[in-house]
Amino acid sequence: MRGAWLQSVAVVLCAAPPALAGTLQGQVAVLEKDGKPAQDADEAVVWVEGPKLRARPTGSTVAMKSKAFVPRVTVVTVGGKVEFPNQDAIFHNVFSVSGENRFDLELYKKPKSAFKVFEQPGVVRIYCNIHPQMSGFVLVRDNPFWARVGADGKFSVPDVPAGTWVVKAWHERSGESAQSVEVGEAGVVEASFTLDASKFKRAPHKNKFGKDYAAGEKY
Ligand SMILES: [Cu+2]
Repeated sequence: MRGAWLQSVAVVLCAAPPALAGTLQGQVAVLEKDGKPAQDADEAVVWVEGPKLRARPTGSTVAMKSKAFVPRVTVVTVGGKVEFPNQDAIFHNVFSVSGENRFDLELYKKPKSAFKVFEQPGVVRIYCNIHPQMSGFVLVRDNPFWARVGADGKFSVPDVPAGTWVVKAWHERSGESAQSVEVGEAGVVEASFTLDASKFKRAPHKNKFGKDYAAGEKY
């Protein structure tokens, strides 16, 4: 009995995308002041909230390179591991204080690497405790229905289960925008977003101890 039960759980967890599924596609515009399109609009991410499909965790790699996180925005699914190799010959200390995804990988330099497994869905801000100018994002999703936006602003999320779902588009400088979308049992449904980045102001952030970075710090 127990074996059969385990087997059925395994089937559910590893199920192929449901047969009744559609493709969500559309366009994301990220607008600066005066309605100019943002240069980094391809750092926008679109995801579908609601469908419960456990996927094998997908991880990623974010290098610390030339005092920056590369890529600046990465997306993983729950349980996904992100490697943070330091490719600089100087120390970095990646950390986050974003809720339950908070972590601190302490100091290391090239060629060392360390990793974090992200267990909670959400937007995780990452910083370096040495260099206040280093910042990035790990978006953790609880299903595989997400997409990066292309340089042309287009995105496509295949195999979304049929149903009415909330679709969100996110960019660092606009925050999230949401809309409800009804995905059919086949075919394509369109959703487009305009994200307003015009009011964004870059504010200083605290270090991992919740303190200001030392003034006049050499980096
Ligand atoms: Cu650093």
